[in-house]
Amino acid sequence: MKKGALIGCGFFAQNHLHAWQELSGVEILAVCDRDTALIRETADRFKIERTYADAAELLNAEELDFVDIATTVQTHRPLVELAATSGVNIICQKPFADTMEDAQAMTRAADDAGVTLMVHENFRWQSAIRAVKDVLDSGRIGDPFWGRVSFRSAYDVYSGQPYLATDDRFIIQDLGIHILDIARFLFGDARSIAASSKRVNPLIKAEDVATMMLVHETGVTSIVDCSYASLMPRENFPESLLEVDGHTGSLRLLPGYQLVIQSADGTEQQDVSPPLLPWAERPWHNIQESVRNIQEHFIDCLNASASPETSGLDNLKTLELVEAAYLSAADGNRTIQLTGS
Ligand code: NAD
Ligand code: 89Y
Repeated sequence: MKKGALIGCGFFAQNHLHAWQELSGVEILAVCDRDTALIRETADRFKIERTYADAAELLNAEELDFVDIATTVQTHRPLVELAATSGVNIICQKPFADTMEDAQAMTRAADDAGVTLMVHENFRWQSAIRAVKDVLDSGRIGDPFWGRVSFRSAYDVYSGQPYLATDDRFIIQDLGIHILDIARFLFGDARSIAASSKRVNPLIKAEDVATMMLVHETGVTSIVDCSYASLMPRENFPESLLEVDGHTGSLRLLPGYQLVIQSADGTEQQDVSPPLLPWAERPWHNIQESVRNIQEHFIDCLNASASPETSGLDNLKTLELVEAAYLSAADGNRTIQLTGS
């Protein structure tokens, strides 16, 4: 039985707790949040006995295999460093860091302490995305040469996550980070990126639209586009739509989780809808299922002493894309060569 504690009991952490309760071989012993009313409410809802307002106190008092950090980005570095020096394994929510320097410091801290560090980069764990990856790996459409990963919506994300409207950075760092990670997952690491971004909604501070072009080491060129300013006849939140063209066929992941595969054998359509977990709510069920899947993956990795897919080290490459996208957009859409840090 792996014993864990959750730090940060806000909007999204409720999904983490539901998922932990559903998984076998893991138990959440304690929860921690600076907000004492919220911590009480969360502990009662999930019947967790021990609560802490301070993460250092939690780590001193509890015998843990891991901590699950579900705070916003500003507190990730101090909390990850604290957990690493306490010798516990770590999951940290995305965005992992505000700067590459912070991200590198966290991966170093985990490495020095010999603990596993996974970034909660869950979108690649959505069942529809995994289904597409399986088709690509099967060779049914041949080697991909072009792709598009697209997330366009007008869903009100600001009421649940008010900081999205006031932070200095928005869609690339908050949502684009997932979409860029999906592009890496499907097409491999990127060699270069060029980006343009825009703020359409006058009521928010930062960009709510971004369009990026990546050239991947595999030779695939991909378009990664995101918008929270696109009012359309069908609201697709939170679906990532995909287009992939390969040497002998193509695939499209269409709204409503419909996967259409065109190969030399003809056209096939599959429904790759995510299951509606007992605690999940539409339209978030797609994201909620991926939370369950990535947390299960983390426990599997601890049990097998294996490195998670989205380890801290792996996530540096996704973060480098985020940083390069901001740089490109601020500098006339200049193409940025990536170092693969
Ligand atoms: P939130 O503000 O609702 O919750 C954060 C909580 O952390 C707050 O309750 C706050 O009091 C607590 N906190 C902050 N610093 C703390 C500290 N040092 N010790 C203890 N508690 C502390 O934020 P949220 O909307 O739940 O987002 C949290 C993270 O989850 C963000 O990084 C966000 O980007 C991410 N998120 C991820 C997904 C996903 O699909 N992966 C979806 C939504 C949000
Ligand atoms: O914070 C974001 C995320 O990670 O997934 C969707 C979201 O909640 C709003 O963009």
